[in-house]
Amino acid sequence: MSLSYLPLFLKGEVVKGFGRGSKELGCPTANYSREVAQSLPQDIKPGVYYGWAQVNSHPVYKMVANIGWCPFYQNKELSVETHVMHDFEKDFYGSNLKICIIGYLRPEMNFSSVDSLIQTIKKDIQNADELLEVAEAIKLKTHDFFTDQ
Ligand code: ADP
Ligand code: RBF
Ligand code: MG
Repeated sequence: MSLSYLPLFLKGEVVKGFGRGSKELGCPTANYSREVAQSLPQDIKPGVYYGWAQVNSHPVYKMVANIGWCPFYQNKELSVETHVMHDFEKDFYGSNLKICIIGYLRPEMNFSSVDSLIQTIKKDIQNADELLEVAEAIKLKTHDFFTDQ
């Protein structure tokens, strides 16, 4: 699907979320502040996206991001959370996170169990992994956005 606001470049500090990502889902998500969420294009489609992410001056890694209200948890505010597809040695709260959102994977959904949410996230990661291998996506990995520190 082609969305006019993509690719979308975002940057901001990593803040504390609800603490459910790693503990309940085995999938940590770096959360942005409310300000970043409020700066999104008005017509953004809530859902799961893929693209590139960079923590401080670390390398650029693949990512999946969830933008929305997490119907499974019924959050009150729109959140922007990024799972960086890399094993970090420690947490990076307070760091600067840059993301380049390239494409849309699917709408946010509700699930009848935590386990089906986890399985769906695993598939999202596999899909993102493949979609980020195409030349058009790889080109954005070296965009000035990531090299200008
Ligand atoms: P919170 O609810 O506070 O966002 P999570 O359980 O979602 O907590 O964990 C997110 C935190 O885990 C991030 O803010 C970051 O400091 C750390 N983290 C470690 N590895 C990753 C990763 N690969 N992707 C995203 N965050 C990670
Ligand atoms: N939450 C939902 O309620 N529905 C979803 O369909 C959903 N999909 C997600 C997909 C990915 C790739 C990620 C990283 C998160 C997703 N979440 C979804 C958000 C998840 O509920 C959230 O990360 C945790 O609640 C921790 O804040
Ligand atoms: Mg999180």
